[in-house]
Amino acid sequence: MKPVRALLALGIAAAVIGLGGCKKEPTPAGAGAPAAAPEGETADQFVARVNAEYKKLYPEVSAAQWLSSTYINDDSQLLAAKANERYLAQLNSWIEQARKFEGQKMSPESARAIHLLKIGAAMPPPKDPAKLEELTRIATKMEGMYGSGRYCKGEGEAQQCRQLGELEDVLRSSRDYDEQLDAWQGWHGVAKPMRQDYVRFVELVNQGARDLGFADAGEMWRSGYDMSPAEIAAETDRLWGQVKPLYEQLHCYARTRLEAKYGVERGHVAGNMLPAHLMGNMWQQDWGNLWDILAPYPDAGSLDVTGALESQYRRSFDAQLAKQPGQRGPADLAQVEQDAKLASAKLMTERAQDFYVSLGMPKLPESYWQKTQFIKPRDRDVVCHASAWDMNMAGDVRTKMCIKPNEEDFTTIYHELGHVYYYLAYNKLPPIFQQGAHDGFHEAIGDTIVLAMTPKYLQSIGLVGDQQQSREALINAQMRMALAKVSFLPFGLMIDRWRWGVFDGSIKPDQYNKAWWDLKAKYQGVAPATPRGEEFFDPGAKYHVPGNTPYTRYFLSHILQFQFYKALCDAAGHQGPLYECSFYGNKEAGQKFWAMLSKGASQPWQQTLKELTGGEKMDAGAVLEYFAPLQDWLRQQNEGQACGWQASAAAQPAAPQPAAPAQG
Ligand code: X8Z
Ligand code: ZN
Repeated sequence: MKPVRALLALGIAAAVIGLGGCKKEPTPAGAGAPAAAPEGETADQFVARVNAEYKKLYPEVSAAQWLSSTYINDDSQLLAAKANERYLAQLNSWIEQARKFEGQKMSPESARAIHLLKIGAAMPPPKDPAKLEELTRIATKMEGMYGSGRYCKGEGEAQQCRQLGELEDVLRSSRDYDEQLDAWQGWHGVAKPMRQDYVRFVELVNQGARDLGFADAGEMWRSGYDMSPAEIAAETDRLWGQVKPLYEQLHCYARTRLEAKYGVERGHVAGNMLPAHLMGNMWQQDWGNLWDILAPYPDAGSLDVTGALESQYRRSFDAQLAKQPGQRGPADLAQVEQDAKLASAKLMTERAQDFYVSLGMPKLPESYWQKTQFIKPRDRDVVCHASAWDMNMAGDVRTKMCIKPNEEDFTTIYHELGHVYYYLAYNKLPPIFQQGAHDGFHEAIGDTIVLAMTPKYLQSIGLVGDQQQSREALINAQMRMALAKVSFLPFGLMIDRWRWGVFDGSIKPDQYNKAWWDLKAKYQGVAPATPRGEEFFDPGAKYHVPGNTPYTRYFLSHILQFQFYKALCDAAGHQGPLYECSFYGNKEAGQKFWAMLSKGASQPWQQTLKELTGGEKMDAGAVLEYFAPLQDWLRQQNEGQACGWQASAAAQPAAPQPAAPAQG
């Protein structure tokens, strides 16, 4: 399964049900038709049977999905689509069977399990078998298109093609305006052919959602939060309201710096918005790559983690080269390079594992190291988008990444291991409860650890040099974190604002792209430098749209992770400002974290949150507490600036010209 929830819609990782974190949905169903319910079965017996059947089916679905994501071709896609189809048919059958227990007495655990079963599928399955078959086929195809997408330039022998990773390298490193625009436009072109498939996909998942009693698939997604769909939508508005002033300050500062770098004309687009191709990231969701432009005090000590990882990689390359002296052709050199990449990726992963182990969590099983995809293979297409997998709910956990030696990938490994440790902690629960407390919890585990990667921690593992104790150094450290975390917040919100509208029909297919850019403008204050009309399908250029991974989870995670961090800092006895805390090596914090992970989805998330933090509400207070020094500093920097942006000024494609009136 992929990173999204598993089948049932629960969460990301685990199983088919839609469990946990970063995974996709497995598809249960054993061989043949779904089994019928035995006579006289009680609700509790029914739930026990579903759990057992689910656990049995799950490994087959995971295996098919793993193969189709790590070896994209027609055959693997066919098998993955079929496995998913069988699973979803089985899920429909369980849900159907559950109806006869409606209104009957049963244990609270069984009632919760049946509820989770009903809301668990991120891709609600239509009852009509032909539609279900079509849905799983389209879903698998879109993900394959994303994974194998290439932007090609030139003709014949001179043709050069680049995949997402290479185009991201351009945005990360080049500061040439046109080169970045070319890479950005090139990748977004890849999504054009997905548009028709996506339109049909929406019809089919909506059919599935209606078959299950929901108004549309968006309402079903919003039903997974132990509160009503309307309440969770209002919660996201409330949380965004808390952090928006901080984002606006960061936006203002970034625009000023971009204008200084690229000139006033090119440093923003109409309405004082940030140009989409200049933010160092394909989707403008993380601005950390713009450190060279945005560092507050470049002379106040280096936090160049990417530089350190690159040197580590070069050392690994030299060491591999030294192992094979003598004449080498290009093929040998390519192999040496690949070996060095793998060695460096494993080193980065061991580093991440070490943090979890320092908290008292177990080492990853040997099979993790054998079966994980650490780097991009040379001989085939794979889905590079990072994910964490629970293959069998019994210890076969893996991650799938195309790791490069840079800071973003380094922190992403910590993120993915958060999912993996969640799987390991809740594997002893009944399968239906093997999900995050809600999906935002699953996304927040690894990121909580990332917050504890303070400059001191980075220094202790040799990735940055001695750190100054100065106001300037503090602002640098805060800016580093804000470029990853604060810049993300409006992005985390807008993706599902778009999808909720698409699913409920308020955004029609002939407005897909316009609505996308309207939301980017409204929430992020970001706009494309050139018009993006309906001939494009820019949402498809972001993995989670063709991959059908709900996205509100990441917004919630970016709030929750600060609450978790504060709670673990308290558990570790931290004194002093929140941003200084690292709980590396603290067993009390580790125990508290593990206790939370072990609960999975067995109780409402409010209870789980209370056990960890003392409170039952999601709240951005800890975000604001953490970034208080930076927010003050940004206010001073932005004084006298006209901050904010005018979303309505977004460049729209030229209206089609009316045909010239006929002469004569
Ligand atoms: O998709 C992911 C993870 C896998 S669950 C790599 N993330 C979101 C993204 O990349 O868009 C993590 C942060 C947001
Ligand atoms: Zn994740």
